[in-house]
Amino acid sequence: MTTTESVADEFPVRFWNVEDLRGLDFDPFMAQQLHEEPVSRVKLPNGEGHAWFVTRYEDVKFVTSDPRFSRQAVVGRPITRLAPHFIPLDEAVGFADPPEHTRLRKAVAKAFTARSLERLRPGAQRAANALLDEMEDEGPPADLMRHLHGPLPLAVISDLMGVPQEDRPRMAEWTNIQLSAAYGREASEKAKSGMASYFTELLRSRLEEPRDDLAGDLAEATREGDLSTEEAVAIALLIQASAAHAVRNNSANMVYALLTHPDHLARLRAEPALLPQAIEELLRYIPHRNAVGLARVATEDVEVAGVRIRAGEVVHSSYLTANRDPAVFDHPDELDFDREHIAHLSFGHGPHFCLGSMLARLESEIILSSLIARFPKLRLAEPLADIRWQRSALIRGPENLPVTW
Ligand code: FLV
Repeated sequence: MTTTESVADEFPVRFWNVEDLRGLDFDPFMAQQLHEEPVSRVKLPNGEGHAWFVTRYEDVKFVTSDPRFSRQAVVGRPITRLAPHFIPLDEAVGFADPPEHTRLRKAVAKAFTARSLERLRPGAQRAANALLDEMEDEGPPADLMRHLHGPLPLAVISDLMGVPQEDRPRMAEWTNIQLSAAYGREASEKAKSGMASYFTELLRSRLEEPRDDLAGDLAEATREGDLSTEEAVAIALLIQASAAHAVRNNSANMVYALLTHPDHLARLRAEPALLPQAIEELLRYIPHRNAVGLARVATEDVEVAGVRIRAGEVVHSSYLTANRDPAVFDHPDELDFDREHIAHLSFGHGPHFCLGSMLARLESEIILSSLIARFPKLRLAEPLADIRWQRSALIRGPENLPVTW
């Protein structure tokens, strides 16, 4: 048990200067904290003050599901963080606690059940086929980011949302600025408000002319009085940006992992039925992001792994370190397709568990199975040193993924 006087001595504030990492390298600071100081205090490059940083699997599950840790209490506080701005709008579901959180999610939950999403599969597969036809026509070498990982997730979420073709390049640009720490606060806030105006207009048009898409569902929820316009817009924005961006990067990281683990790739070619299991292990293994995202604030004193966290203090936790916790995963730093019970936390935990997890899995399955089936000799077209990795990114991924076949 700690007392206020001893906290500063026992938990010196570590400055976490988030470095750009290459490939799928695991952040050395995160690894060190997990193994040597599983609950610590950190200061990140933006915001003010410091925060607790919780790394172990069980502790991360506790912090992310116990109602004494609030997201709502983050709003309006200049919490220490990686990005210069906050990603979601203040009204967004990401900042809500139950019961408001439950109300906000309900409006869109139906579109993201496994059953609803299965209806998207044929269209998504056709889109992937068309993109790969084009890539094959152009011939090798080809950049998979340009041909597949960029356009496919953007097309899938835009179809679901109801964003028309001609607006998608704009969406991609706003999203990239919004989900990066590289452009500064002003540009990021501008991208956010541009996207918010866009969705305000889109939802208004759905009220006049209802359509069977997510924008239509959200507009209907505002008409019924279940959501305010600001809430509906904030949900649309978060879904559109996160879906396109997260899957673009994560699916590219999956392909990169396979191309740099040729035995694993060969095994998947020989045993296609292994794919869903392989995807779960890739989700566990891939460090999806730099540093940590949205924090929580303790609403009363709570003990985490024997450490007293006081009411009002800020807590960051990491799904990445949880996924490497040796108490839960044997040889956690190895990619192992035979691993059993891969209860990874890559989609989070608790009320904010990723709404799009089934959609992300579906898209990853289509991307990997299509590449495997169509390109039996797929390999990197350039030396590893020539692959560029995004800098100052929140979500990690390559800028280019040059392949040949
Ligand atoms: O990386 C972050 C992020 C990504 C995302 O796809 C959605 C988000 O709401 C966030 C976020 O809030 C904070 C991040 O650092």
